[in-house]
Amino acid sequence: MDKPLVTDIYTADPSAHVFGDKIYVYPSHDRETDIQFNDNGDQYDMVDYHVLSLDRIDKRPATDHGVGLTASDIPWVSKQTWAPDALQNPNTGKYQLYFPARDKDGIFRIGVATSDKPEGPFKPEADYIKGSFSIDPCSFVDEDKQSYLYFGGIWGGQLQCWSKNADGTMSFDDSMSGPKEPKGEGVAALPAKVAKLKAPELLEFDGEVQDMQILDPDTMNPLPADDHERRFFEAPWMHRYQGKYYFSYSTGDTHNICYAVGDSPNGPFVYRGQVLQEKDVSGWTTHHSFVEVPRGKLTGEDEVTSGTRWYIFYHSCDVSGGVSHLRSVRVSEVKYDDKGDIHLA
Ligand code: FUB
Repeated sequence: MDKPLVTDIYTADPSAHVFGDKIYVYPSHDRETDIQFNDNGDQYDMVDYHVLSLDRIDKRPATDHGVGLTASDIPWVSKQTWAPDALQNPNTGKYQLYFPARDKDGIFRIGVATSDKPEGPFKPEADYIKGSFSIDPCSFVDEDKQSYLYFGGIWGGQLQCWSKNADGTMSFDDSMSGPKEPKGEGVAALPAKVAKLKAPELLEFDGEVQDMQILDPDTMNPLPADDHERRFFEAPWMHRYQGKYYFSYSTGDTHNICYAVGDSPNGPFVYRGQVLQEKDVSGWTTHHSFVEVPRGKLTGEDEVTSGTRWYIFYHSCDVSGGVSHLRSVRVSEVKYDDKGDIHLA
């Protein structure tokens, strides 16, 4: 296993991107707490975001740019600033950080904050994105410059609490909070969500929130809710490889990072396989991002000037001795085989 990016603070849920001549990593910032472990994730009691960067993939420690955004500066947030992601707005050139947190009613929503620089500091909008809910935003800019926000997480992330009304609006049912999810024969798993972001500012959704369907390759039906080794739990991530859209995610209680492949950014996606399994990480949660890096100084190959390498950023709890809410970000190289399947290198 590769060395952690930093060891003086705990970091988790890494979203990695190449911006300019550096790899920037947007993680959660874990901290010590007396809150007891529960299935709602109350022990993940984060209050700010640091931004990390690397000018070589193997540089340790990574540069810590310090606090880029603090919960106390965000008017609508009550607590728990969880897994963020960032994009460079293709229309304005600005950097935007998307992050989940509980609002003043204790409901997870997704907010956005903007900066002129990838490392921040980020200035938050006064309110959360209208129509947003649940956790784990992943922001993705497609080749045609259309931007998307993927999100969702069950149990502590409250995705199971939301249902669609006849008029298309969403309702929150607090009685579904806690470790509850659909189950039983013939019942489909809860899908992650995706919404277009409205150009040019990318501060609000453009149109309806849609389901991210993951189909079983044998039946071409949605993955069953009882299939905990493969069903979506949290940590959605989107990347493109050779014209295909790769949707990856965590299976939560079975601790896998799985992926499914489709022909469009909102699917449907056909389940393909696992990249990380329980044996590869310590701690309850698993959360990742994939990033394509141009070969050269960034990949530690000064003499090479063409081609790219792919990496998976993820977290593990070995630095804290396996404490699930004190995690450390790592990176490993991945390779694609001839069929486009992903493997640890
Ligand atoms: O960091 C808090 C939560 O743990 C994230 O939102 C989930 O993806 C899991 O990693």
